[in-house]
Amino acid sequence: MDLRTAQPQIPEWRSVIDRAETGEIDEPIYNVDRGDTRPFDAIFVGGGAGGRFGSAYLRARGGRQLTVDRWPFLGGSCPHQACVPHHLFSEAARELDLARWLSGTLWYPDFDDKRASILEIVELFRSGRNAAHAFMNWQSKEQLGMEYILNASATVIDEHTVEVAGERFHAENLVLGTGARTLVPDIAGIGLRGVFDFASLVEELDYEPNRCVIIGGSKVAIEYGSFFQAAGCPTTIVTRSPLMSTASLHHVDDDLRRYVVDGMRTRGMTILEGANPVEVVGNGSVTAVDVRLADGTVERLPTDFVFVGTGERACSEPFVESLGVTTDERGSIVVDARMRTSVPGVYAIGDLIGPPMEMFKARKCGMAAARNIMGEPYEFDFSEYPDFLHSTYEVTWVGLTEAEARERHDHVVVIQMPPPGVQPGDIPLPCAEGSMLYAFTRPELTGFQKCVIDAESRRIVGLHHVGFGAKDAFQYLDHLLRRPGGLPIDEMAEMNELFLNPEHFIQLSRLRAGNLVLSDL
Ligand code: COM
Repeated sequence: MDLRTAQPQIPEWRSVIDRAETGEIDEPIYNVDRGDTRPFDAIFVGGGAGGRFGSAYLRARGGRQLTVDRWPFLGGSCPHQACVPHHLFSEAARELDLARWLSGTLWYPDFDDKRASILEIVELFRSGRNAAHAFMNWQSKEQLGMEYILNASATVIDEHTVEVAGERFHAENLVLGTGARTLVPDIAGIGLRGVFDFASLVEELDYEPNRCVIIGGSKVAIEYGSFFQAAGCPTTIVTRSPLMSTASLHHVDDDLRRYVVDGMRTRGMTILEGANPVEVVGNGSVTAVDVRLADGTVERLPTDFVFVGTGERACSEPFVESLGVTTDERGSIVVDARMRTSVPGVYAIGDLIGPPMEMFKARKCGMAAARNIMGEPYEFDFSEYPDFLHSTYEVTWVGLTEAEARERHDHVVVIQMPPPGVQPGDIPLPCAEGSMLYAFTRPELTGFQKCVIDAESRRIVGLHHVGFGAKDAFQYLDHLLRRPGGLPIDEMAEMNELFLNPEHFIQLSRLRAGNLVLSDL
């Protein structure tokens, strides 16, 4: 199917994607300008966030790219199986949580567990996701001028050659961006029906789970587990390391962690730390998980729904075989700060180069590769970044924890809500955007926040927030913190807040900024 000269509008793209997914369209979808005789500067293998943003950037710089994806759409796993459904489920978890706490008060009806269906939300996502895919195909073609081939696998022949449906395409450079997949633990019974990961959940769930066991303690485990629990499916997390303490999450403040994990338990989740799954039990379908607990005893946890949240591994094998690119001990492709692999002319981006497997990194890796390919020496250092996860809250952090700051600086002060020693139930703080209903009904549920300051330089070195509405601000706060001069408390006090805005720390900073010698608040 050649759509180069057609100008499909978004509804038509949606129909093409729908038909490709049912198999009605089983051929490649071409959007390649055959009349353009310029060579390709790069072929992007994989059109996910990294490939799409890299392609757009390279194109914007006047280069010529070709992007190939096996799916009939661009955008990759984010809008199809990963970030977008996760955000939908997390928003549902937050709504469900509020409806439970306020059940039978104000305008809230008595909460009915049976009305909250995991399957229904999964189906809502499944039936709606192609709208976003259609937009990305349209935008990439009509607005960004990209060339691409969809619904077809790319086979890398050598560092300049890619084969798609029997046709060979050549380029100066290759950019590999085929992502990662769940690292499925090697446990007996893991293949039984009723065992899911984030991808198979949205593709295959066809029944309403009654009880859930999550294997692993990753971000995904916390996020999906909080949703399952909020939807009325009693959930147990089985994790070796304490939640939010694994090496894959850096800068997690102890107080923030405690508020999040205690909050999950308060909402009824069972969290078994120091525990290892021994076997997924069942006959065709899962019926239980046997778990070795921290004390060495084995307990059988009955369940009809197992969710694997043990983290992900890069899909690097084809490129090791075809190109011999160097990988690390976890199978991630090794790149330098310019995204160059061990093979000249071959770049790798996104989840394929390992953690953090986050959107900002994928897109900026793509951009970094494109800039270098177009002749601009450009380095991307993602060793520091703002981070977040969802429980029923939005949990956001950037910079140093209080403990890390105390190791590095002699005089650290902390601005914290609720302040140390104050019972969360005694004050409706932090009453930020999105927690006002809690502030007036259940003050202990309004969240937690901490601002860590090096008192000598007066610079803010860490910000930590559990609540709502802070995530957007943290994107900018991260940038301000990493500027050469950093973000002094005095500059924070100069900002113009649009509300109380405790989630942005402005007014709390102003309460202290007048002090020549800073102290805790
Ligand atoms: C995000 C997909 S949903 S992309 O980064 O816009 O390609």
